[in-house]
Amino acid sequence: MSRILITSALPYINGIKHLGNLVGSQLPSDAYARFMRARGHEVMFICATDEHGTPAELAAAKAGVPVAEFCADMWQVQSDIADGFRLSFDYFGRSSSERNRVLTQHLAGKLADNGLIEEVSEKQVYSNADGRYLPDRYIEGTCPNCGFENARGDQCENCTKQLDPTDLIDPRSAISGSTDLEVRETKHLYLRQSAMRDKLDAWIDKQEGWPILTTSIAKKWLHDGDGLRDRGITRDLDWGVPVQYEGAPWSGMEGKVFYVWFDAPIEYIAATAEWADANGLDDAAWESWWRTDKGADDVHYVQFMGKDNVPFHTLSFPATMMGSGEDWKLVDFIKSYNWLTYEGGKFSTSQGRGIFMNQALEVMPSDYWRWWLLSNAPESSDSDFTWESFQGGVNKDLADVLGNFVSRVTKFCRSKFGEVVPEGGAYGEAEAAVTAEIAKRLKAYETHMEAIEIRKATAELRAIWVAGNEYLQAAAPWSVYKTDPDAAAAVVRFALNLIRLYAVLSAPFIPDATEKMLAAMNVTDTSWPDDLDAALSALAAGHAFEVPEVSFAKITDDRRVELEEQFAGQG
Ligand code: B3M
Ligand code: ZN
Repeated sequence: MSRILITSALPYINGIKHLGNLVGSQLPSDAYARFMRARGHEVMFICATDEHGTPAELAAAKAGVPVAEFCADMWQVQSDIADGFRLSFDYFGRSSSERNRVLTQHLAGKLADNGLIEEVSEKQVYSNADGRYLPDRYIEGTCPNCGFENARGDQCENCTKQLDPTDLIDPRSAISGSTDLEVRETKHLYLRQSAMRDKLDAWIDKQEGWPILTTSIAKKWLHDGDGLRDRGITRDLDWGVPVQYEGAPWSGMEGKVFYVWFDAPIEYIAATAEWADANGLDDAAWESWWRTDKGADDVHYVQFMGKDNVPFHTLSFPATMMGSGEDWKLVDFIKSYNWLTYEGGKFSTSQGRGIFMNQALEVMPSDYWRWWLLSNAPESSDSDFTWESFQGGVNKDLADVLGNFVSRVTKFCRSKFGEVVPEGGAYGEAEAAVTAEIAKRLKAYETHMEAIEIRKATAELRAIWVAGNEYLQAAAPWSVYKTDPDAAAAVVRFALNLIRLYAVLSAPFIPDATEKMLAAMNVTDTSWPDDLDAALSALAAGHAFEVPEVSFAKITDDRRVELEEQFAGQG
């Protein structure tokens, strides 16, 4: 048994996320966590809300509530939605927690002790009308390069030129539109990442088997242009982890907070401490997952995220951990995802285009979303969600293949032998053949899941469902019964055991349906089928069960058209 630490990228607190965010980290990490638990490993599965930064402040201002209250409310909303999708986090924390404040300040202090923090005086734009400094992306103006009038202070979306706010012509606040801006001197802390470049480079080179997508992004940031640059890790904001604290190795940093990307990854650790606190455990309980000098040396740590988050997870977060000089557990494998598009275009919160996590659960059960998203996960390239493809996945894979198998077998058995596993003869060649086919597919399914190739794993699982259907069709117990009830009973007993097997194997993907299948089959032993023959005889003759209600209601064409219109957005 291994100890597997899994973290999913932390969703920003503001707004409800769309399906692209869900399939880009939280959902695949949940399938992986469930699979690893089913294989008997000890799993610590962590996520949290990412609550700091300007977006949270602006969203709270727009909602007309204090930012702390806004975040508390939105954490609950996101936590409830995560429950709705059966995301089985061991803890869903908050980056605004006391644990994260203390740990962030502690790590910043250690970086300073090791000479990796530099105080830099820099120019920032202050908006008198808004009474605050404006981060680069909250300053708009005319692009000096192409004349685009809504260029942002960090980049012009029109010609993609990287900009500084002071480059903009007629700059204005993106919050209030005010042009009453002034450039002020302000002091910030910089993390001297350039001093960590060689160490980071060597660490990345040591990583075996990382997906090309992950390694190539990391190497690009390490070596492109002037390579890994020192980065400001503080901001002139009110909401965040205070930079000035009792015992801080710097002064004059009142009114500043750490940059959201400095404290957010640290919340992976802090949320594990929050888990220990919530379970009345001492610090050793969480440190055994995160401190290699306190028991974490045997932990296998996997991170899940969208590809845009890779640089922070392969460079600045490891730089913080390594630079602290303390024995923190570093990630062993980073699984990054491409994008999910919607009907050939982009999801758009502002235009209401696409499906957001709360809406999805209102129109379809979570298993439908879980199955389609995981079997179409944007692993090697972007994936496109269309209602037609969704309808196909649900109606074919879930209803016609899995659901139909369960229904045909249990109803036929009830009609001839009652709701009890029949005795019948011994399994024969046909059962041996399908068992061999399933054994092959099961090995492939396990191999793909261990390599976190989720999409490929679902293809093997589906093939296991199909193998059972083809076996049943060929064995045709409804015909055999007329001349040899005993032989028919053997087929039914084998097929009922296939239902139990399917429930165990499918649980990481469609937990609600498999829970219903296990309950209907009256199963108590859900152990992983390391011995497939034994698994296919687990339900012995005489074992009582109930015919489950229809597992997967099909999506009609009319309903699909309704949904296409409902989520088309104004775009
Ligand atoms: N909040 C997600 C994003 O970029 C960002 C991830 C933080 S993980 C520490 O949308
Ligand atoms: Zn431009």
